[in-house]
Amino acid sequence: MARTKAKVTMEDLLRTDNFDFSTVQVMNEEGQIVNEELLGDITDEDMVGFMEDMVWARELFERSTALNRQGRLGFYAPTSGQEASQLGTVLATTEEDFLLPGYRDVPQLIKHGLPLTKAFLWSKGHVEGNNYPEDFKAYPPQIIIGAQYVQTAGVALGIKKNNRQAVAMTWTGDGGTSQGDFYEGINFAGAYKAPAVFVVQNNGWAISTPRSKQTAAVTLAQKAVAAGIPGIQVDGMDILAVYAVTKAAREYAIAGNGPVLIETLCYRFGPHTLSGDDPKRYQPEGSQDEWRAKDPLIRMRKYLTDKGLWSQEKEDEIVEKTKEEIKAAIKEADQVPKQKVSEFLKNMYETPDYVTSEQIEYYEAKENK
Ligand SMILES: Cc1ncc(C[n+]2csc(CCOP(=O)(O)OP(=O)(O)O)c2C)c(N)n1
Ligand SMILES: [Mg+2]
Repeated sequence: MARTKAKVTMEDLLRTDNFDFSTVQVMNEEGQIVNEELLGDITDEDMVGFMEDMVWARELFERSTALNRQGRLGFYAPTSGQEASQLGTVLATTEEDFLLPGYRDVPQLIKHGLPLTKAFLWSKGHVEGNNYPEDFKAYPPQIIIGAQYVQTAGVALGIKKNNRQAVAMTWTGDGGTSQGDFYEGINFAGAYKAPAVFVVQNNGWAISTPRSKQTAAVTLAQKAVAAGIPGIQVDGMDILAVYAVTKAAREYAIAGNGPVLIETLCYRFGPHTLSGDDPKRYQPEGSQDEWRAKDPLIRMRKYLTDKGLWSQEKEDEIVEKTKEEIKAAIKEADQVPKQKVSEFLKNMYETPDYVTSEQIEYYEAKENK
């Protein structure tokens, strides 16, 4: 599957007339580095950090699933299998970059600085979960498929007009690339050379619709051609490839060259959300096992363990620390006063219209009884 030719350079990948969309890989499934050139200046220390973050994200998924089943969280879209894709992209950003995530992209927000308590409140549908500090550069997760792509073009143009050294980064899924908003977003940003990094996390499924039925396009990365921007397909289970390509894309965008589209080939282990779908009813038998063999944690664990930089003990320590962090955050979220209908309505507009004002009054009277 993966392009491992040593000759592939970042320069080639970032050309708008590069029409080779084969998969870029840096570390293979066996934990071997297969493209030293693309590895660039990523150090062993960086890799230990990547592994720590992936272990953290996997544990966050495990605990969030359990909390959801206990009725302590609300909406939750599993992230297991997408750690390399999610973290490899966000770790290539700085706090100056503006993030526009989708509903599955909560780990990226937390890595960007969103307190875990806020993420849990968002999951519970609490208004406070959407209330971000003024200087926190991100929007809450978007549920409308593809909508964040149009907003990203706008945010990126704003960044450019303000001469800031930053990008707007967004994520959608394979299904999201069929939406009109997807094309409008990449086209607009391309036309204005706006500094955006558009990520498509191709996990093979849009709920129960397989990638093969989503589009006749051979890759999703090639959709960039129509917008005149570089499109790169990476092994989304290889955090080194995802990180290296995203970092280069970010620099390319900041240098004034315009946006980049990155397709990360990954998989979601488990259901679409915890609201009730059963992958066994729509995924071919064995597909989960096939992808579990490509698990981003397995290959990084092997590489680092072989180098004497990782151990089970170290991993257990991170898991424990994460559990404690989650315990404290959910406790804090539980202590936030329950969502009131009036507060929800007040959050809709800066100045409520006539009908909303009437509703606010009605619910406040009821709540104060
Ligand atoms: C505009 C719009 N249409 C339909 C939906 C319902 N819906 C929610 S998730 C989803 C599938 C999205 O799949 P994909 O883009 O591949 O992302 P993934 O969930 O796999 O991360 C759909 C159709 C929606 N939220 N918004
Ligand atoms: Mg998908």
